[in-house]
Parts: sequence; C-alpha cells; structure tokens
Amino acid sequence: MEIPKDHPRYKSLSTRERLAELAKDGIVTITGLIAHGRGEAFDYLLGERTIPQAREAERVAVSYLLEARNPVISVNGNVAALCPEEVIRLSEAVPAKIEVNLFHRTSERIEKVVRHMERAGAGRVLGRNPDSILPGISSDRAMCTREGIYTADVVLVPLEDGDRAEALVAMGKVVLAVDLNPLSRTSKAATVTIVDEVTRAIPEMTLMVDGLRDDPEKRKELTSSFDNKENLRRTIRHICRYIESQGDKDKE
Ligand code: PTJ
Repeated sequence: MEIPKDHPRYKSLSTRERLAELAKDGIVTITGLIAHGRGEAFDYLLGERTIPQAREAERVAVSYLLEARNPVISVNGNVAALCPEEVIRLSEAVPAKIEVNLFHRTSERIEKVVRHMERAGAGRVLGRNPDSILPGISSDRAMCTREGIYTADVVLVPLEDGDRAEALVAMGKVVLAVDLNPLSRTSKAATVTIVDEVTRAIPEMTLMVDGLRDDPEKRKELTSSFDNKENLRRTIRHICRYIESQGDKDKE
C-alpha cells in the first residue's frame, strides 16, 4: 500500500509496510512484527527521539567497539529489514564483522537474511555456516560462527532476546544492546543498553566513530565511568517525566 507522503505518521506507516512486505518474503517473522509493535509503543514514551541518556550510551558503545579486538554486529530479521545499509556503514566505519543470527532459525531464512544484507552492499556476512554453539541457550539461536560471535569480545545486539544477551554476558563478552524497552531482560543484562530506536541509534553511532577513533583516552574515560544500571534508572525517570508533561499539556 502506498502511504501518502504528507501523512503525519508517514515514517511509522511506511516502516510498517516495509516490514509487512519483508515478512511475506520470509526475512521478518510474524513475531518480528509483534516485536516491532512493542518497540513502537516504547518509542512513543520517549517522544520518538534520541534522549540524552541514549546518546551517552551510544558514545560508550562506540568506544567499546573501537577498543575491541574482534567486534561483531549481530543481525536478525527485523534489523536486516529496518536498517541494512546503516548497519553496513557502521561495520565499515569501526570496522566490525556482521553475523546473521536468528531466533526463528531455519537454514532457508538464514540464507534469505544474509542475501538481503549482501544485496544492501555488505562485503562479507557471517552466519551461513555456523560451527560453534553458545553455552546456556536451548534455542537454535545458540548456533554461531567461531570467527564471529563465538570469539567476539564485543557484540552489538540490536533487538535482542534476553536469553542470548545473558548467555553472551556469562561468556565474559561486552554486550551492547539497542532496545527501546528499558525494562527488558536484555536491557538489564547488557553491559551498555541504548534505549533508542534502531534506525536512529545506528547512524548516530556511525557519526560518533570519527570523533572517538583517535582518542583512546576519551574512550577509556567513557567506558570506565559508565554505569548501565544508573543510565537505565535515568532513562526511566526521563520517560516518567515525559509522560507527565504530556498529561499536563492535555489539561491546558
Ligand atoms: O529475526 P529473528 O528470528 O531473530 O527474530 C527477531 C525478534 C525481534 C522477533 C526476536 O529477537 C524477539 O523476539 O525479540 P524480543 O524478545 O521481542 O525483543 C525485541 C526487543 O526489541 C523488544 O524489547 C522491543 O521493545 C525492542 N524493539 C522492537 N523494535 C525496535 C526495538 N528496539 C529498538 N528499535 C526498534 N525498532
């Protein structure tokens, strides 16, 4: 369906259309559509913009990516559908590897998502041939590559499920989550949680790479002083204040 460009919710509606199309192609799962709806609801509570707490987490996350020995960006169906080019740009800027890792895994779907990333311009995408298993996960999501997620020291996990985030942390990895829900298990488990919409967060992070690339002292300062729990508490307070301000507006 063609969404009129002047519709006040154009961006949101056209994103839904794209996700629905890619669900028909088997890149996004039906439950991925539900996950997107949950994300949209949380984004309303942020005023659909990047809040200062998210920007701070993004800077810390970029610092970790630049410090990493083997940084990997994990891509699932939703992320491939929402921002493939943006993920590729970030992976080239850092540089970091891209690995497709799916919750609803079939080899056919892995192939589709990898191909989707390749068509968007990715040079090399890991995930077709998993040769390792992450301990502590009962789902197929445990399957990954030794070259990528298994040996990664820093993993960026946009739109993650809680089990894998916890398992990656238990393996001693630095986990950088992008999740609009500050109350999710992923948000609580991650080393750094970016409470921001993924299509805003990833380009914002790419812009930050240049400023931090030649500043190892700043990177160390950012990573060592960051407290994820405290940042999440401040995010929740921000959301509460925002909701109250909207309620007050209605009274006026
Ligand atoms: O493609 P697959 O098979 O790997 O499946 C991907 C999904 C997303 C379905 C799977 O990972 C899943 O079920 O995830 P969850 O447990 O629903 O978690 C997704 C989290 O991402 C939720 O907390 C949502 O609020 C959040 N979220 C949804 N859309 C966005 C988002 N966060 C940032 N940006 C979004 N656009």
